[in-house]
Amino acid sequence: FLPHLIASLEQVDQTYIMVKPDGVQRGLVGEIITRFEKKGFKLTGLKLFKCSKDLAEEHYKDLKGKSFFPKLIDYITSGPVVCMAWEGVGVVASARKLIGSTDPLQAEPGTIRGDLAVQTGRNIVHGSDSPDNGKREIGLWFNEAELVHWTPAQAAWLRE
Ligand code: IDP
Ligand code: MG
Repeated sequence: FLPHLIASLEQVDQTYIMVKPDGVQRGLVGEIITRFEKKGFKLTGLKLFKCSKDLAEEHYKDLKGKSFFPKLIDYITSGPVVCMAWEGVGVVASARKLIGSTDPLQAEPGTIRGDLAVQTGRNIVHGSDSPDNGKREIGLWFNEAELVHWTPAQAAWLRE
């Protein structure tokens, strides 16, 4: 009873993960999804999408003053992206670790960017940086009807 109660108090977070246009063009969609799938997080939303300039600017609004902002918006809107919502205890921080540093040359081998990319401006994948931003970004990129609430068959084998 007590362990169950403690487990139920653990915060289940959501993160927004996106394969950027270079990841799609380079045929890395499956490879990137596989990293999160194998780790044991739960996929709750998934779509191929071509985003508008307005959406890209809203998503990256905190970077609006940066010199690279116009190029970043051109990059993100340059082709299809794959939008994903993932859920789990600690998923936001864990996904950031799986993704690796913003600059792929600084990213550790074994991370997505460390293994598969070479430049900050072509770093193939996005991951939310906080639970609040995870919720905000999922709300930005998905309609509620596109999100699926389900219990994976493996759930009992991933968490005691
Ligand atoms: P993050 O994606 O690792 O969270 P942020 O600092 O939030 O990194 O920047 C968002 C995105 O903006 C980066 O993933 C990258 O695509 C782009 N970006 C960040 N810094 C630079 C830069 O110095 N030059 C070009 N693009 C950049
Ligand atoms: Mg960021």
